[in-house]
Amino acid sequence: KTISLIGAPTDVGASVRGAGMGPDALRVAGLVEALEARSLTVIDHGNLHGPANPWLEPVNGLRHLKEAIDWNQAVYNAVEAALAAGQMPMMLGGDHCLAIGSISAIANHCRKVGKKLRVLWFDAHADSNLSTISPTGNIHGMPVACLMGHGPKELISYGAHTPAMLPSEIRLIGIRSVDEGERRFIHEMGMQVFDMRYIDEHGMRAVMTSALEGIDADTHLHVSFDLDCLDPAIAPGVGTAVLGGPTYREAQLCMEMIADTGMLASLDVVELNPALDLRNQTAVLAVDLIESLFGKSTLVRLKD
Ligand code: DIR
Ligand code: MN
Ligand code: MN
Ligand code: MN
Repeated sequence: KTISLIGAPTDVGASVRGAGMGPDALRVAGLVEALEARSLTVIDHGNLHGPANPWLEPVNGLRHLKEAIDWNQAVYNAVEAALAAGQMPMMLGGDHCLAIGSISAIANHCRKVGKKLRVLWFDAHADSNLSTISPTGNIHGMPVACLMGHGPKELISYGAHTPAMLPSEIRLIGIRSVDEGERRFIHEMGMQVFDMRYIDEHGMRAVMTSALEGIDADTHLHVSFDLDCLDPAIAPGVGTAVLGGPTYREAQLCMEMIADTGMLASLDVVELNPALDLRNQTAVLAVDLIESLFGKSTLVRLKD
């Protein structure tokens, strides 16, 4: 398997500065070497280029719309090219608004080759805001809504189909911060959300069994990993930390259960903010979890 690393160094979708340094912090933490140690071939395309962050206030409920459109177009093109070359795209953010471009390209590819799509969205937040209901105007709080066809025209129409994705194709995991308008949107859309209370009550193993249910050889499995999903005690290097996330062991179990399916086909690693990190520990943790996602395990396990 050949992995195509695509760095997208921007924080235009956020209002906390620093996520633009994420791709290089992951490289410094040994991402390429860790993947190669898993016997994967890695092509690091370096970092994409896009507009600088102008640091302006939201206009009509959207901060930096033009810049977000351009960055997502660059991500869309790079992810589409990787898929066309038969490679596995791994998009290194950057803030989570970039998943609009990444997942639009993946969904477009799935429609073209006739594959089913399953997206696992790991996040503290629901990322289901609209310009009309967002308390911040930050576009990194809106990618799920955009992918379902609710958002500014240019942000929802990268691929041949709008909406890019159906509510039935996504599972949100680790959620514990939902704005009032988002709550309504989630229920209207009927998305499956495994929030922290659900994880507390049922356990991570049951959650992942449900989230992975129905995945077969015809499924493209995409993981969109917002590092703020993790508990801030273990992952302080994020711009919008929320108490009460999955522990290290719970996160490892998620990754291992995904690896066991053998179906992971693309990945976003987003919202790493090196400016807020402690000695790059969140990047090192991300690399550790990615190793598990690609099949590293303590022992060879017999299937139970
Ligand atoms: C909040 C925070 N719901 C917003 N969202 C974040 O600004 O829309 N998403 N931080 O990652
Ligand atoms: Mn997010
Ligand atoms: Mn988040
Ligand atoms: Mn990860």
